[in-house]
Amino acid sequence: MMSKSALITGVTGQDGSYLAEWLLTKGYKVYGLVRRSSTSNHERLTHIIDKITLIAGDLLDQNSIINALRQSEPDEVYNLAAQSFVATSWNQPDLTGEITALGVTRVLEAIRLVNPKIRFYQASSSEMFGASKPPQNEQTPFHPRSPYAVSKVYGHFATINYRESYGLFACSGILFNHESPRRGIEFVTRKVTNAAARIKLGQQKKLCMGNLDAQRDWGFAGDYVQAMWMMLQQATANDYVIATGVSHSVRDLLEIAFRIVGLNYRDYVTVDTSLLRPAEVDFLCGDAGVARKVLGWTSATTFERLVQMMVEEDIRRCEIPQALNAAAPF
Ligand code: NDP
Ligand code: GDR
Repeated sequence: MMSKSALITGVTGQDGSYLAEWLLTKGYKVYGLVRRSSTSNHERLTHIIDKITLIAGDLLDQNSIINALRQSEPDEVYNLAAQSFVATSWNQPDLTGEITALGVTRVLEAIRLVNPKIRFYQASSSEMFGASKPPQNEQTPFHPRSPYAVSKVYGHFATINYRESYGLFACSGILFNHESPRRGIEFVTRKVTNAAARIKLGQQKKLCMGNLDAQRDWGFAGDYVQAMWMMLQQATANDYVIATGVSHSVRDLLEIAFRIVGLNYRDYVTVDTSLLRPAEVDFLCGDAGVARKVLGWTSATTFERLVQMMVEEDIRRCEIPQALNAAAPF
């Protein structure tokens, strides 16, 4: 049997790197769409860079997406690219809409034009639920609380609309927060685990935080990318909530991360009101019952294990300076 091929947008991001790894284990030929940057940002791909093919392109540029589809001839497209940091979306709402909302339409249009048989995955988000009360599932109404979340709601319904209008096999995964040692440093989990490691090693003195009362349903990214793939292997396209069903506050996160390094977070953490968001999402806790039943997916990693994994990796990184150079991809 011929091996399948997949194109991942956002391949340089946290999820893109785990998904590329997972698809390689399944025998896929993996292509990644990479936008131009003045210095290389392929750190998360270094270990698999010779096993995947990178194609230059940008979600802001329709032609580049069409060309990427023609070049890669994929069976599946995973649209993970986004301006994904919620806090930035208030400062750059226009750009966030262009990439995170309209970018989805550009990929869907490219699929419709080049090959409507391509299966499509859209990275939807629990942020779409926003102010809706937990537990949140596929039936919960959306109440987005940031320009990012509003953009994700657009992308979500664009995906459903292309399924209904043109019969595309298009799925939305409504994923709750998922983290890993590869998480971007500005997101709260990595900010905390990195700070705990640095403070322990005497490289940092204090940690300024925003809202400590926010609660999130945090899982491990390595588990979550498997659900993306599972969605595209079904007989029919659908939308699924992916979550652990267990929530913790930012305060719990601080407590656990600092305990792992033998410290008390109260001795180091201050609240900086400039880090509070104009509108907050207070409490997310997902009900992934449908994914469990239909996909057979379960979350394999506990919150404590996840935080431990991240703290340990951050300690390792602080102790061994990383090499900065990577080979040019194209
Ligand atoms: P990251 O921020 O780590 O990665 C985002 C990716 O998008 C990067 O590869 C980035 O490239 C790329 N990108 C940004 N703008 C463009 C553009 N204009 N054209 C092409 N590529 C672009 O996000 P995650 O891996 O954490 O998340 C993956 C997806 O899942 C995102 O859509 C996110 O919104 C969504 N999501 C994430 C959740 C999570 O908890 N992680 C939960 C729910 C949804 P570059 O490296 O050049 O910046
Ligand atoms: P989130 O992730 O907004 O849920 O979006 P983030 O880690 O940025 O924030 C989680 C919660 O922590 C609170 N918080 C802080 N957050 C950051 N970044 N820095 C701080 O200092 C801080 N202090 C408190 C926030 O207010 C918030 O309540 C992530 C992204 O990956 C999205 O792309 C994705 O769609 C959702 O998860 C699901």
